[in-house]
Amino acid sequence: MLAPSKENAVRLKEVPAGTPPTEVKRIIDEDGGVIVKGLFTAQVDRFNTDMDPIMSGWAAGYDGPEWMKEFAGKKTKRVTQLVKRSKTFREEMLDHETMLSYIDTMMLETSDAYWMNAAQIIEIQPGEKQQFLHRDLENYPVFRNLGPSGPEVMCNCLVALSDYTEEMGATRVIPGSNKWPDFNDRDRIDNTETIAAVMEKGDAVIYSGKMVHGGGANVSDRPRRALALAFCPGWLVPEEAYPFAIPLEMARTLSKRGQQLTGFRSMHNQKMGGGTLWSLDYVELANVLNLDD
Ligand SMILES: O=C(O)CCC(=O)C(=O)O
Ligand SMILES: [Fe+2]
Repeated sequence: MLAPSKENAVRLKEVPAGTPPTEVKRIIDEDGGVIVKGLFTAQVDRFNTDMDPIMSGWAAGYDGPEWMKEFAGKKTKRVTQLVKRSKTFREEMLDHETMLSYIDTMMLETSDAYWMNAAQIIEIQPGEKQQFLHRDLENYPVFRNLGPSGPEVMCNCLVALSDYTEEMGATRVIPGSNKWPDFNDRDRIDNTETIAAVMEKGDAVIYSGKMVHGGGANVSDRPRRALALAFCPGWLVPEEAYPFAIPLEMARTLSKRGQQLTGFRSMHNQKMGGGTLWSLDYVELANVLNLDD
């Protein structure tokens, strides 16, 4: 494994929650990501309280092919289905207005509506090694060939749910790698260029799927807990199959935006001249499900 570069003084830019979306997008276009201070400060403690009993009983590691075991981390706990598992998440985080105003700037470029691609707690246990450096757009490998000029097919809002120091495994990022000319550039990715996205609990790093990053090594004696909220345009398949996880009666209680993000409303692509996706009998899914009655 490559050693992290402790001496690197460069940091991601930080802005306060409430900074206009255009300014947040400007920094993401430039650097690949930005730290939004205090974005979820009001929710993190209650969210952690909802999730603590589940987290403490959860096994680290992933049950699947070896490369996925490596990617997911053998000493990392990953827990999903958060809409179902946390009232705080369901009612206050899924459709967090300020967060979504920043995500809109990326996801609405090529779609009228978008998915929450995944919502996952990532808890890196002490002794975990650094994650393989990657771009999240690699979930959809064909876009790697389009490089920096391709559409934004995945972006992420990664929230610190615990202290988030370099020693605890703060996410490592390479600012500017969103603009490197060739995304098939495995040989160029050099760990010494990474910096740690050090945050306080409640801060979030919002980043483009084009920026190289990975979970840090945890050389401390405390777990590092993050919430990764990923998004993808309505015309791509998300990672989590929400409609199979969220009972319809629970979906009825979500906000319209929450329903849209989890696939209980159709996905439109009118603004670019595309059609309506994720419907039945050509009817908007929300009408089929009688969500607006
Ligand atoms: O845990 C982290 O800091 C980042 C995780 C990540 O990038 C991923 O799983 O795609
Ligand atoms: Fe990632």
